[in-house]
Amino acid sequence: MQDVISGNAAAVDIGRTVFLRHEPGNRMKVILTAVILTAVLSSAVFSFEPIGSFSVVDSIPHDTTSETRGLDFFENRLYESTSTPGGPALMAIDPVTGDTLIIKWLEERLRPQGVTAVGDKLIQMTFKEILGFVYDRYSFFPVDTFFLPIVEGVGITFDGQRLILSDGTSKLVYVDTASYEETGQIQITDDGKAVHYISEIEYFDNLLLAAVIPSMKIAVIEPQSGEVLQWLDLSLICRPPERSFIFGLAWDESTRTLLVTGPRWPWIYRVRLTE
Ligand SMILES: [Ca+2]
Repeated sequence: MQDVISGNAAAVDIGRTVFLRHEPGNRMKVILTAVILTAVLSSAVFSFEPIGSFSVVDSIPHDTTSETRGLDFFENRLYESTSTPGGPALMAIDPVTGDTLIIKWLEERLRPQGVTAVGDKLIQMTFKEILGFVYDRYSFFPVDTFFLPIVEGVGITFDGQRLILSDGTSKLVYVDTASYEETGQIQITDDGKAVHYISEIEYFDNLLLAAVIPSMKIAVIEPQSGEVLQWLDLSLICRPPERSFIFGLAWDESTRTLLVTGPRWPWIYRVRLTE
């Protein structure tokens, strides 16, 4: 098992994967005053403990040149799928300092989108090319490639059994983790109306979270029915750059907080959801 290379070298290039080593540095940590907002609760019958409010409890520095298109958290690592001035990439990030630990560069023509961990693997998707890249999660060594069973690759998450894909419409597609073939679909609806432009998605606790562009809203979805249970509006607590939206949602089970960011955002916000 490989992990971050330590030693004095600033960067070690292994093929097209770069392992970076960082000095601890002065982390510009900002603890935001908790801003509690009461979310609007739908009238649906909840099958979970309702999220009544949320607050930003911490923020992690984020590279403002990174055009974030997907975020995941697993075993104390953040994984970001993005385009940077250096090219399209997959990155492993320290969730305390925000330092980039590993970068896997992709071909220049590709547009990276969502990323999710599945055990010891990472799966990264691309937009128009609808490719799914499978990597060893520790070394970023590529182990498989497949075509996504959707017309455009936008978001991806894992519910413990199946991959869930978004394609920018109101539809989510379930995909088998072995064959990568479609096993089902759900339509996301709010009070009977289709919710369009779903982008980044995240699964936890038998709930789906979905960012909807162009907005700063996150839909909380019951995964069996596809019905939106409530909306979280982050526009009053997150300050994204102009014309930038949420494109990174990652659930940290160890702290039971949600990590939220987007293209060129200076921070990854750590958000606590409360009853
Ligand atoms: Ca995610």
